[in-house]
Amino acid sequence: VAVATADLLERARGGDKRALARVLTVVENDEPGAADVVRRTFPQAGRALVVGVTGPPGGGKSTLVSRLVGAYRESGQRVAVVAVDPSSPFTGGAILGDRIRMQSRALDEGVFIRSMASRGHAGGLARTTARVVSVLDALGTGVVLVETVGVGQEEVEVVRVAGTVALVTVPGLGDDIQAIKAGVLEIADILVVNKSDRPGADETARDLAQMLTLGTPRAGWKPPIVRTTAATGDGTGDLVRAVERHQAWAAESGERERRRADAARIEVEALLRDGLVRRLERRIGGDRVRLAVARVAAREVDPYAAVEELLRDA
Ligand SMILES: Nc1nc2c(ncn2[C@@H]2O[C@H](COP(=O)(O)OP(=O)(O)O)[C@@H](O)[C@H]2O)c(=O)[nH]1
Ligand SMILES: [Mg+2]
Repeated sequence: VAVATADLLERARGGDKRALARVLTVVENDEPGAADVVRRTFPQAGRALVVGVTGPPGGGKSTLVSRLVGAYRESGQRVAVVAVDPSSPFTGGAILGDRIRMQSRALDEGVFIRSMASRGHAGGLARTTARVVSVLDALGTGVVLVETVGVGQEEVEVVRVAGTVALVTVPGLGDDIQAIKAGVLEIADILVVNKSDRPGADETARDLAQMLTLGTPRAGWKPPIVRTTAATGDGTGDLVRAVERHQAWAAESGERERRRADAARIEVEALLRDGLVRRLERRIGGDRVRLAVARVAAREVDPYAAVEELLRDA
């Protein structure tokens, strides 16, 4: 396994997209060799620019990401797109649309596109996405764009992998804009009003500015509002520059280190928790744990008491 992994990583690093896809599958599905891949790539990660693009479905995120790919490719760096879509890959029309739209980009040998399945990740989608991004980063991708539908808590978690997060809205969202307010606005570093070719872009930008003043003020960074028309490419340059400014601020203010420290803590604690639970189950037996769960379900014992008892014998 070790030799095969080394060879695969070498080819992926050299730009072989099939090898890269294979490596990512190993990591994504936690196949044998996943730990080996992480171990071998971890030291080289931490260099890529990781931009999260989130927002409601249909807002033009994929179209905008495609524009960003074009812009970032001009610098000659390798660019990857990680599309995290919570809808089923078989029934979700969005993914098919994404694929077609992205196809022309995908022909470019410096562009790699990955659609993440949304379910069945041991340890959660956010953790798996973070690993996939880290491996891409380590294997020579200069820019990683993570597209995710910004609606639920899980999507918020996913986007934490990014150094800069852009929230994409569109004119005329009306009450929907209130839905965005909860949670997602807090993690946005840049607010994008896409489809600015449509009427109402000014009002939406004003509404967003208004919402920003209501939220908890953030030390040192006021999220800029950028207007784009992804359909034509208008405003892409403004967005790229806004990302650049945020990156510069994050590096200088210590925000970047803070985010990295948070991510590291979350990952280490999650692995520690998994490891401890496994060790505990080995020591006292999985049956004891299952029995405790059944007793809690039957309300014979409360969860605190059940855990206390399990830990007493551990
Ligand atoms: N009028 C207009 N339509 C756009 C613009 N950007 C994207 N669209 C369209 O909006 C629809 C949804 O775009 P898509 O990128 O799939 O949105 P996503 O679900 O957020 O990824 C598609 O039909 C796009 O062609 C824009 O700037 N203006
Ligand atoms: Mg999309």
